[in-house]
Amino acid sequence: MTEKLMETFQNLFGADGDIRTYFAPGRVNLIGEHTDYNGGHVFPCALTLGTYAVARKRDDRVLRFYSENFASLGVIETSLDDLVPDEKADWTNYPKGVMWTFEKRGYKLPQGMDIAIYGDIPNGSGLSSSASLEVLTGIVLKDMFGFDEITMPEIAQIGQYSENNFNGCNCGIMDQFASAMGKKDNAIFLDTNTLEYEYAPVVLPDAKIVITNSKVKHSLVDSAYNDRRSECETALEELKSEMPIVTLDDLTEAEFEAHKDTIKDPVRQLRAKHAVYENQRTIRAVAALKANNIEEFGKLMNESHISLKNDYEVSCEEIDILVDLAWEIPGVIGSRITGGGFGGCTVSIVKNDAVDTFIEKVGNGYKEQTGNTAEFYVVEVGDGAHRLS
Ligand code: GAF
Repeated sequence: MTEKLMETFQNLFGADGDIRTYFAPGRVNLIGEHTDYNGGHVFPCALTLGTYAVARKRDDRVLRFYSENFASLGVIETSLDDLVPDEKADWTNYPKGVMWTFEKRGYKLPQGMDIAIYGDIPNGSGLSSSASLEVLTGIVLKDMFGFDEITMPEIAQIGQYSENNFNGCNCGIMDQFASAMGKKDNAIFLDTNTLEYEYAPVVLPDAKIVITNSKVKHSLVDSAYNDRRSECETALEELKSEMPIVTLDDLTEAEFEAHKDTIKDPVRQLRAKHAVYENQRTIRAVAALKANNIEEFGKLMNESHISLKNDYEVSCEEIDILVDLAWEIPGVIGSRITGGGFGGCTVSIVKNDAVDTFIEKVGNGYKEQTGNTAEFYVVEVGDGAHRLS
């Protein structure tokens, strides 16, 4: 992978100087969906799929970007003095946003760079290709310019800030954190309120994590996502008038039930309900996994899906078909939508001896019911972002 990208880099930008290579992974979230901007817990893991960079500093302030995934756009040239979003060169807005955030935080970038990118995360699949590109840019800048004081959690925060303020999506910290802090064979149990985290092994002796890509992405994803977030923020303000909470996920289910009528709008009440219950489910799911109770973990994954479908309304017909098909197969421990929603992927835990049947039955059923061809990835859990050479 990096050999081919290195060759492309050298053809485009020349072979001399200190050329370095880097990788940042995508992620799959096992449970804890739409909790990360509500101060709750999440449980994602880094994939071995991700985004690669080959980069070299320049002597001037010019930036030259090239992506193998957007090869038809060719080399896009700009400058550190012109870090503004550009619709025509959409993908470069992610690295540019991270550079802009570095400067805003006082990490002044002394020189421009040439950078070639390639990502193997399927496009629009909801497996965090944007977050991986942000984190990738963060580690390139940290390493190239010697910002040793910047920690990996701060790289994640920089990526999130940049996505919120440069790219216009009000995402939480989960995706960037998973890409920056992932650990081979482990998921990250992260409290998004305090950024305290612990790793929990997720490589199971008798089951696999299987991602199913619906290959559909419905439009208006970003605006629907931002709507959900602002509904939760309004619900929080309403609840705050009655109780001293800082985030929605400070609440237990019982506390929520006792005070829910403070939230005037019934739809908004359901959104807040999801945030509170999903957070508690995530805490319980991780405890179940640690106690080797994988059946309970799977049951909570299924409940998570039902809540995302009915209360949070971020699923869609295609994803529900995939989940319904999965639930029918013996050996499927749990299955749910993963990520922001409105298309993208499901994540399932499947007993080793049921994986082939799962792929066949879910694949065929999905084709019959939607006409679409699903893709399956039996997950390897990888490390967070790092320099390769
Ligand atoms: C997207 C966002 F980027 C995350 O921050 C998170 O909110 C997720 O949707 C839903 O859990 O991936």
